[in-house]
Amino acid sequence: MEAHEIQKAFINIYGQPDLLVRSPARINLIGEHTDYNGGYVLPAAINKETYFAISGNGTRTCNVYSTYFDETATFDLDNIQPSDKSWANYIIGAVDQIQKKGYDVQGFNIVFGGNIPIGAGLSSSASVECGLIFSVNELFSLGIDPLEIIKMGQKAENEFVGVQCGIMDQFINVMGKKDNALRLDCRSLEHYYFPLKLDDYCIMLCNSRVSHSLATSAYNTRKEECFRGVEVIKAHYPEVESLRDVKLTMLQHLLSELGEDVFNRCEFVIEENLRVLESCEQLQKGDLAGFGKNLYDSHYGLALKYKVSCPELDFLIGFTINKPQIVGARMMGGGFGGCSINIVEKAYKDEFAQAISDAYQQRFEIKPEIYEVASAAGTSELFISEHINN
Ligand code: GAF
Repeated sequence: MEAHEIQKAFINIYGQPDLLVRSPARINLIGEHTDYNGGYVLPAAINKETYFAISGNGTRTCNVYSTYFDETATFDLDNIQPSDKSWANYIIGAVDQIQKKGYDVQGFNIVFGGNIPIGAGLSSSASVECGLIFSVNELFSLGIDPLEIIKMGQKAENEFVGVQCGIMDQFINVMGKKDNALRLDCRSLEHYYFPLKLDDYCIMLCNSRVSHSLATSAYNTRKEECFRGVEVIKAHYPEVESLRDVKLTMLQHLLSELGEDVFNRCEFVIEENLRVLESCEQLQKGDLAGFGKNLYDSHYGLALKYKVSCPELDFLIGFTINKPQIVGARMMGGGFGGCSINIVEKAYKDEFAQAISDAYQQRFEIKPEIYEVASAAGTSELFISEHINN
């Protein structure tokens, strides 16, 4: 659904909204599972979005309708409880954070939905959390600054949804810039933008349309494994705060103490951080071949050392190998399903979409979805058209 359709759905239930907001999905070019390890990431907001139409209702009740799920949820601002509708918890959890920070939220009616594929690893969750906080902030002039929106969105996911995610998704949702990627240091939150110029190439996502059930529990386990690794390393190198401070040479002689699994997780994160830094230089120099190699290395690390890939994603990446029109590909996001990211020659994109779709369908009997995406601005207010009515 597009913005005007969300506005229309709102009008049908409540009349004209006071505010219309767009909140983007994200890609991550490289730097996976590095954010909660105090490392570097390289995401961009993209032109797939959730839209919110919202008005105050003068009560202490919030009425939420999601076109993504075609369901309504209602909750009381004075008695915040998790909902049995899991989608509603992204909204309720975000409101809970705003209230916990002492901001005076009033009752509202809201309709939200959009065109982000759900469960595809494009962070529809951060788009809902941060988009909701942005909307409520604007509607009631609460004065919450962008960094606070980011942190509240992350906390909503940690505390209400139960995923111990890092800060990447919420950060890029709020701070994204059209035509730019953003390099973020997830420890200091220092960041800089650079133009995402791929010349004759474009970014294509292949949505595997699988979302394996262990995604949340395995995500939290990976995080615990990395933190356990840091504790062991710290005993030898007290200056180490996170894996970002560890050199591969420091890790090497700790294999028996760490155990193979934790060693592999740590090694992947250390190597991935180095790949982000190198990739930024390569992209700035226009070295797409070098960048592409880093994408493949990232995928192999995620599959073999971090163990967050799955047969469907490995197939999608395997399909791209030795094709001169594709410079690089890898799984993207938390893993166990969702999308792969592919850097594909523009002239080959239609042929690529057809060929990979046919091959995947033949192998798994699932029709994948293929999207070309472009970078977009972070969450922002949209113009409300007075001409839309029911
Ligand atoms: C998910 C999380 F939400 C992010 O914080 C990040 O850890 C990512 O997985 C993996 O890089 O999107």
